[in-house]
Amino acid sequence: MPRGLVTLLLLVALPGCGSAGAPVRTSDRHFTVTLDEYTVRPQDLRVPKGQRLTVTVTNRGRLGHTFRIRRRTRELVALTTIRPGQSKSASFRLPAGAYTMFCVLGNHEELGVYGKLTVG
Ligand SMILES: [Cu+2]
Repeated sequence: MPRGLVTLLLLVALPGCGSAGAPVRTSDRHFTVTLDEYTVRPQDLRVPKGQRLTVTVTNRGRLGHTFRIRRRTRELVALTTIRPGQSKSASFRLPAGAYTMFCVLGNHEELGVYGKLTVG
């Protein structure tokens, strides 16, 4: 089989692999996250370490949502309630590591408003 065809088949197959999907990587210091009922997109995001980062969070849902970043039980980044259709931004610097993005309101996190953030 020609090599180009193999690559094409892999690209087509990847989005279907697993429900969580492949991590989304960005080399940009400014990245965006979308909140909805009840999810965070992207679900698995990798951002560069050693930089001051800016996240812009847009609420595409019909309920208000907050945006927080924590490592284990410690909250490190916090945005207050974002109304439906609105966006808010936060700038921060975090050491390399694994973090959780989530909404702190009600049981939204339990319902699915959380995602993985990897700095590194
Ligand atoms: Cu919420």
